[in-house]
Amino acid sequence: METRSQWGTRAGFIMAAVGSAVGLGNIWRFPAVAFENGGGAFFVPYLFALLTAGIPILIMEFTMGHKYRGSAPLTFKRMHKKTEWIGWWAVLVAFVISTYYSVIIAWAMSYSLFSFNLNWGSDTEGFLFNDYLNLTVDPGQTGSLVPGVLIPLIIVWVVVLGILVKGVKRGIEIANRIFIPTLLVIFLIIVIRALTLPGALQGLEAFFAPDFSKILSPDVWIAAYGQIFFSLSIAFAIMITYSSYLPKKTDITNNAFIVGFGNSSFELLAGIGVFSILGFMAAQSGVAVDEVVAGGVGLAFVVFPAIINEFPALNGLFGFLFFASLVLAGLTSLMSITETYVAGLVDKFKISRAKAVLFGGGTAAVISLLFATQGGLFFLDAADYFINQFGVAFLGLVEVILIAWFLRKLKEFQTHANEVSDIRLGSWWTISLGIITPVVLGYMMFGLFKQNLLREFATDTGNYEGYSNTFIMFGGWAVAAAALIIGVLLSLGKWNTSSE
Ligand code: MET
Repeated sequence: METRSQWGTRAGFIMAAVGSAVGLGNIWRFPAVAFENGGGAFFVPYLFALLTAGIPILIMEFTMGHKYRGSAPLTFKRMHKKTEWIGWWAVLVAFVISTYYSVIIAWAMSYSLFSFNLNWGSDTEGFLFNDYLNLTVDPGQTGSLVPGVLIPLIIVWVVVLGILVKGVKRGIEIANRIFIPTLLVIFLIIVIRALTLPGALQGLEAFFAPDFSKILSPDVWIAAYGQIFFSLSIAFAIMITYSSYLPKKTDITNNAFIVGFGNSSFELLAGIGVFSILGFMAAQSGVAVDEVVAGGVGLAFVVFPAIINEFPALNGLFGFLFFASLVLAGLTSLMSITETYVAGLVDKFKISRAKAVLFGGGTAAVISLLFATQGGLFFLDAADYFINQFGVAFLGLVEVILIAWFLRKLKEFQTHANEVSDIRLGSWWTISLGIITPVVLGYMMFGLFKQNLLREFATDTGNYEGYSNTFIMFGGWAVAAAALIIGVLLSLGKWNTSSE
């Protein structure tokens, strides 16, 4: 029985895959990561990871989805009856990410409204932590729900689940066809305005100035792989799920190149826009650019509002456009990540899409409330770090080693992709996945485990962000481990009949 949903058009699939890839990771994560890890010199490990892991894995996941036509668990089960657990593990990693990713979109939604009156005032940091997030508890405590986060969070889930209920073609595809071109236009307006601000050039110099002293440090390479995986939505079920809706006659390799380079171009554009604006800020306040840079949350929700205050004209409008672009980019990514477990539930339990959306999406929405509490930011920070390092990056390594070394599937996948694609895969692809990625990523993963475990058992203050051992244990390790353990348990359950 094969009544699987399908994309309506090739452009629809590409738009949806780009929509998944281009997200919060591109707009606020990439510029800060690149800057912290050597600026211009970061492009060496970044391009290396893109060309030897990012795009090759994207092609591999497109091939798997297209060949086995199933959600991640079904795809892995069809590939080999003993590997279904990896599919569920990936789905659960996606599930965890979706619970806090939705909350960041909710913040951006609030901030797009705050923009109009520049509600954040001059102390943007105080506004974020005290007034908006009401962060008055210690890490590990929840406090009460914060209404200012809760309300937009409900809207985020209603929009995303509403789109998913409508299905692949009539929901996800149409939404992406509207959101992605809109996002591109808004973003181009922002970047052009940014480039014409006084001080923009100094910002770009700071962004591109290579600091080659950092290039040999494993941390920088970890950051590059992590950024590529997260940004391309690979190694956590998304691209397998989306490509399982491709029609039989399609193109795999060309599509992967379009999505891969499209995503990186957007990332670069975001870097250029963000750093031009930071250069403007530095010039305004007479300091060096690196003094105004802050990572992640700080960049988008503290530094940007401060800069918007200084805009020569139309402050409110540019603030709105910036935060609206975060919302749009975030929503199309959240759709894709939620679809991973909706598809998994539909396949395994043979329930209707509506029920899967209600049950899967509903559970994620309820769990996301944890991050909408007063202590939510700490939970979010710990979950994000651990699930990315020991969920996404680790899972990517396990997936590649299993497929390339144990199941020896690369040749078969290469033939499959070549049969339908314009571009033929040659030794670049097999060497990247068979040798380079397992060796380089394996080496770096070993170092990462060592570093985190050592500091875990050394002193309290040596932990990630200086969090206590207990908090790191429950808020970090336990979350990453739960994705794997629950994934294995789900794979042990019986499939509802007729799914195979
Ligand atoms: N690719 C997305 C981003 O860059 C993340 C995965 S989907 C939630 O933000």
